[in-house]
Amino acid sequence: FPKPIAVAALVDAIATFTHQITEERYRILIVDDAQEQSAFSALILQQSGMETIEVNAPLLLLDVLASFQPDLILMDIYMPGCNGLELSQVVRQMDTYVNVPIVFLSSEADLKKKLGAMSLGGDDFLSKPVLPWHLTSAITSRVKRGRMISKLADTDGLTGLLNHNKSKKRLEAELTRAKREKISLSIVMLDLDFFKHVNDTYGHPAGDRVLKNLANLLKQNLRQYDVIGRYGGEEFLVVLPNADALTAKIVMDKLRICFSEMSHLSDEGVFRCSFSCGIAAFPDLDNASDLIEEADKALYEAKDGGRNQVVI
Ligand code: GH3
Ligand code: MG
Ligand code: MG
Ligand code: MG
Repeated sequence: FPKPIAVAALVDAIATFTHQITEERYRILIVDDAQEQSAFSALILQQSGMETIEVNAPLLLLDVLASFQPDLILMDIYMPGCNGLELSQVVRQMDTYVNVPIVFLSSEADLKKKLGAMSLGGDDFLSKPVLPWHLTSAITSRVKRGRMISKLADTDGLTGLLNHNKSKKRLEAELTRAKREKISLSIVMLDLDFFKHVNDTYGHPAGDRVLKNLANLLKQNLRQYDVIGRYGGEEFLVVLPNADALTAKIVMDKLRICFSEMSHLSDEGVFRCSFSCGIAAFPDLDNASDLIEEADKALYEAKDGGRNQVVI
């Protein structure tokens, strides 16, 4: 078996950190026309370590949603000029926010109206005045489950990597960040070589094992803030922020050699396998679809040139 390689250390020596990944605090968006009420809720939630933002003019909600990306919305019902129930329906109609839990916080006492609120997209209903521990625990459990559901929805079941949609979204986000921070960014399209042959010769379960082994190799050797996604069946997308094309090639060549020397298990005995990569970089290209198209072209060249190679 090949020795583990320290690609992460190599890249970190070349690039400087621009941001850190930490376990993110819960982000709660509080919508209430009464400033004292929203400030009270905010204080309670902040004391349990959550990050909050208050919206007292309901119509500003949609602007704040996009910039704050909340884990949960705590929503008042009776507000002048805008009803919390209608507002929650609007939020629910937006693809990005279908999974964001909405908890109503209102003085409404009528049970029928409370149930009505739930059927309109609310996940829970708390009555004012609310006890601090009740507010905190209701929100914590909703956010925990919400985060778990989003994670499942974003993850590829076989490899545990990001799935196609999520990796594309992360590419967009990292590209936006790279532009703002004026740093480079490389993307890698990776495709296993002769994988149909692997399946035909060693069986589909062995093929699956190869996919998992590759995913683990990538996870263990790339940096925490690199994006690794299973883009298609046996095709992977890697996004390397703060790495130019040449750096990305050095990194991927190390991984390529390491992978090609790896043994995979099958009923027919152990076997080896390789991959090819195409690389494209920002600022040479400055939008996601051009980057993907260019990396795909380079990947095609790598295949054409004999496979088991990385092409810029
Ligand atoms: P090339 O070197 O040109 O990429 O050849 P290839 O055989 O890898 O390419 P091709 O696109 O012809 O075949 C891809 C194969 O990948 C076919 C498909 O059965 C296999 N595949 C896709 N997804 C999975 C999966 O989840 N598990 C397994 N075991 N195989 C998969
Ligand atoms: Mg009100
Ligand atoms: Mg292939
Ligand atoms: Mg393919």
